[in-house]
Amino acid sequence: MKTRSLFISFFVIILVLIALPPAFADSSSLTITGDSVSGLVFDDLNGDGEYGWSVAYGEEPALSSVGIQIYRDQGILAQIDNADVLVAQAKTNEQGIFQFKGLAGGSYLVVENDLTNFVSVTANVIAVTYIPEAVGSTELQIFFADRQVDRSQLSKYTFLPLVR
Ligand SMILES: [Ca+2]
Ligand SMILES: [Ca+2]
Repeated sequence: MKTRSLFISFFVIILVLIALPPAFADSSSLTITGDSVSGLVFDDLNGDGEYGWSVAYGEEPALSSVGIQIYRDQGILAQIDNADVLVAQAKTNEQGIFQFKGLAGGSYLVVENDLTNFVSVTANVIAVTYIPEAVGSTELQIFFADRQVDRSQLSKYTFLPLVR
């Protein structure tokens, strides 16, 4: 009898887990309003996925010359597939920043190519719904966090999140 109720409890928990939407479903999907789609690629020293600052290390370093592509998202949305059309490509500048201007409104995928010796902390593909507006945004919208493969772990340092 006890085994049976345990089994039922287990079954109910599994059902609830299946029914719950994954909490991260929307984390790599953004709506961007402004005159461009822009972002930053940075070396995520403490590997927490957040662009941060610490007393010991200052701001987490920007990564320049990182290849970024923007695709018109067609076919299966929020996923790279054969129906997607490459619209433009760029490399991050000295400040680790990339920017795409002159886009029509719609659904896009922004794709980052990790530098050699770096691994991704956050996803390399970001789904963007772009709404064009004449006024530019002063804020960076997309953050790609990467981390050097062979760097010693710095997670013991707390980095305060920076948003700019
Ligand atoms: Ca960080
Ligand atoms: Ca990456």
